[in-house]
Amino acid sequence: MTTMSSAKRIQPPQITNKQLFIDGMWVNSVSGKTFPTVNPSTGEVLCQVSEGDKADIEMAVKAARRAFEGGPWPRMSSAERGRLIYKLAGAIEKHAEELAGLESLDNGKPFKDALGDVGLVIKCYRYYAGWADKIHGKTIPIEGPFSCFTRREAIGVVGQIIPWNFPLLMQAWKWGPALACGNTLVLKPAEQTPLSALRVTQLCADVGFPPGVINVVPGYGPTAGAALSEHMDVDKIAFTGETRTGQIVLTAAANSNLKRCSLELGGKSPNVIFADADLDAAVDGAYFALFFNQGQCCCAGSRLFVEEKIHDEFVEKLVAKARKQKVGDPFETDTTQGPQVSEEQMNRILGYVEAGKQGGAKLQVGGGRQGDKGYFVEPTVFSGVHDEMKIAKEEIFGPVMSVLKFKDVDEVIKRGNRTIYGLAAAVWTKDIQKAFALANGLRAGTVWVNCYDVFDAAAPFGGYKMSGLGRELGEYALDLYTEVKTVTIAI
Ligand code: TXE
Repeated sequence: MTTMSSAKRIQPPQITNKQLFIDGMWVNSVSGKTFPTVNPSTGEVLCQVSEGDKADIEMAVKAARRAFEGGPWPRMSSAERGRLIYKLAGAIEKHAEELAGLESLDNGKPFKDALGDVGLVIKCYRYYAGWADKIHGKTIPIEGPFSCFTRREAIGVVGQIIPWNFPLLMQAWKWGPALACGNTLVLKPAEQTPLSALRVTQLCADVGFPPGVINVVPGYGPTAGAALSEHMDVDKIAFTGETRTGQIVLTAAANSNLKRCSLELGGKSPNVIFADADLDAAVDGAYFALFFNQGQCCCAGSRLFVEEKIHDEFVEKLVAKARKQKVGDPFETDTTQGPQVSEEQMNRILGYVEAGKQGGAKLQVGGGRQGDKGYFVEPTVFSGVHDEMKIAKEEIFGPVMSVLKFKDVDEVIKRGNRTIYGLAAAVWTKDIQKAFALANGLRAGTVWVNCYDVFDAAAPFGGYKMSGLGRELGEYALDLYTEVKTVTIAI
């Protein structure tokens, strides 16, 4: 952490919303309990937040059901619904700095990255606002004297459980399509990062979403989250988080009322660098692919395959880059890496570093905690990583890069696919044959070519294999939030 810099420090915002939001009102939890949310830069408690549990989920689901079945929401035209979502996007734009500040405070990400997230959030809501009045069925020429058409109808009450790595963005990915399709919802934000979701909830109330359409119940996973996923009157559950938790949520959905379930889970994404790639761009891209957001990305390029011929030079450049980072206070404008979200995550990551060393990988740089206050981990690079090592197989979710060597196209496709996951992948090359071979051959929901982490509200995102079920974003997300009804009329 440098002190001799010309960087400015942004002032963190005030925290205004700390309660549950049910049926258009801010309320305390039924139990009266609260839980602390911690500043990961300092380890200090930021504030106490009302802790929702089963009884609160019950009230929130009832409110969402009432709002789905009566009152202004079902009567609102789809165009009006769209206008309301546009208004929300406008309100978020107006409060962009405040929201980014809350995100940095609660999650630890550098303020400028948080502002980048807010930009994507605004685009996401605007994208789905545009969809609201364009979601329609088909007329189908069936046999006989009948007229047949389909309707795309809202599913009903939607439960949504989100993680802490991109709190505002995950909320937008869930709320944009759910609202555009006419559903009502109950959100459970991650217990580590409830603050920004609560602030956006107030903005929803300000722009005029009717009571009961949006309900937010902060709390823990095994209590509030489980109550939502096993609820008999929730029609759909959308979840983002760890693969193991996704399995619990899916089981709860199956064992209760067979609610629809979409899952966006973990990854161990291969990022493949061929010797013919633009090396400097590939080094920057590979660094960003792993270290962005303190390494806490489900699609992180966490298995970096580098072609043998350029391996040593490439690793050297990565190490030099890692040494140049400024790890520290997220509110200082020149900080490039903030703290991990929690002490638990930091310790988990340091455990993986230990496993890397024990497993025989070569620690090139980093490998330790930085400082003794807050949850900072040094940017860490391992080379000499083999497919069977723990650090090559499991999701680390931190600033720890594993470099693996490869020789040719077929080998790297085979090894790239040797994982339980299938969320993302990337290839860096100037050779179009290689680019296509990998884009087609890698079994992942997204493949980037000569780029990484390029997201757009219009482009679908989701996983093959144990990385998930369904696709968020784009037109595809509308399938997650609508039922198809076939209407057949005798002529
Ligand atoms: O995840 P959880 P955690 C991965 C990443 C990370 C690991 C653990 O590898 O190291 O998961 O993180 C709620 N029923 N990802 O423990 O538990 C929980 O309250 C219902 C990948 O934070 O999956 C939170 O709101 N809900 C990832 C949400 O699930 C439950 C993002 C996510 O927490 C629940 C985050 C239960 N029984 C972590 N238990 C990604 N894919 O982006 C917990 N939750």
